[in-house]
Amino acid sequence: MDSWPAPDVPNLPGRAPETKIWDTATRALAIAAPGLQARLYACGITPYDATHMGHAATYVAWDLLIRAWRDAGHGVIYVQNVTDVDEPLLERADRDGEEWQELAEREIALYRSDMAALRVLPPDELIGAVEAMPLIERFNQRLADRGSVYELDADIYFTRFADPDFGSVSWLDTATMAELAAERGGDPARPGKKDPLDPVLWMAERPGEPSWPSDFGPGRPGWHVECAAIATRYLGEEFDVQAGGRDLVFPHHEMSAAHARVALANPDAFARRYAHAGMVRLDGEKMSKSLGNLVFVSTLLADGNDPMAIRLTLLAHHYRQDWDWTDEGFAAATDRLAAWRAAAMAADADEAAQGGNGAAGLEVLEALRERIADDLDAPGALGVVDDWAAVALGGGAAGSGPLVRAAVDAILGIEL
Ligand code: 5CA
Ligand code: ZN
Repeated sequence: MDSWPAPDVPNLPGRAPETKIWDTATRALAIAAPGLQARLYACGITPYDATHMGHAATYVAWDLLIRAWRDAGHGVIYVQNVTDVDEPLLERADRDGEEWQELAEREIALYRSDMAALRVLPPDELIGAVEAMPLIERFNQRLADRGSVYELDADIYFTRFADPDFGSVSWLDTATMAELAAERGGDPARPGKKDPLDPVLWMAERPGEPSWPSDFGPGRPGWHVECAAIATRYLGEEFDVQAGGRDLVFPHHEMSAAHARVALANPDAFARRYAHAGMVRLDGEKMSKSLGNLVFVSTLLADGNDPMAIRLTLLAHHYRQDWDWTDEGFAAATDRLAAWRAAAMAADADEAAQGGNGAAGLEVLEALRERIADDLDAPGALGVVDDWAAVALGGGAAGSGPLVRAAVDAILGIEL
């Protein structure tokens, strides 16, 4: 499906160092992409409600990674899915007496405009589950050919024991896995399963629900196989980073990786690294569509707020932290943006005329690159710009304005 328009990314002098990110699977910092071409798969939205600050924070985090990769000289291939058919979407459409396709289409359009407003770089491929049905079907057939599926009342399950490396993303014990699976779309208590953790691969058609033909009979795909099939089709069997919020570590990323290793008969298939963002909360509770405690990007934009102030609010927190969205945080970011803009105007002045310090721009550039290469340390990067702004507002960084504007734009996605 269509992505959204790309913001300009200014060219910068020199080159960024290699970015390290925290890898959930190995619990260590690691070079995010060792090769020339960097490949990223970020799990996309389930479009049954508008983009909230939790979504925005995770997509801005991966946006920093892509910008850092480009700044380090990598080519980037970025793929994202849209879960445009799934339980919560069908339930919401049913509740509101709306066609599920209409609901999905409207929310996807809103998501695109929110991402564009926040200057998030678009994926090269934005792939909906519905349009990916033929490739999901082929992927499922490969799993069936490997003898790793079984039927239960016409539903098809994946046997997790087919993958000797199952568990190598989350490293959780079985009891915790079962608990999380039950919370996050799984059915560990369903009688008749070979193992409680086995995820559904293909759900037989339910009355009143959409279905697609397949060799298993009419139905629709399970959630995890959607991402396994799309990621490996558009990025190749092995790619650099699988990214998502921390609520996706188990079962989603664990299961997608297991599906891919078994379907492709390749123990190295799927992501080399797993990046997970912390949860954005409201009043101490995870912001979630199911709880309804949401702050929407589109609402703040409709109220006339500056999208760059929203982006700066998100960047004030390290992506791996859990944090609360607050009015105070948003007001502080709005002030910070105004201060940076005033500083850039002051620093646009000609260095020779002011007796200033144009080299301050290069120092800011190098310090920003260094902070972001260190596990996307956005709060540290904002501190670098704050320090420069204080000097610039005092007239001490004349001539550095153009380079700092370009660096803040290209690296942080903030247009001053
Ligand atoms: N469609 C699936 C992924 S294949 C899905 O999880 N969709 S979602 O709409 O629920 O979430 C989209 C992305 O936002 C996921 O990476 C999810 O982990 C992240 N996310 C959801 N809620 C929050 C939150 N409160 N804070 C941070 N990230 C969140
Ligand atoms: Zn996913």
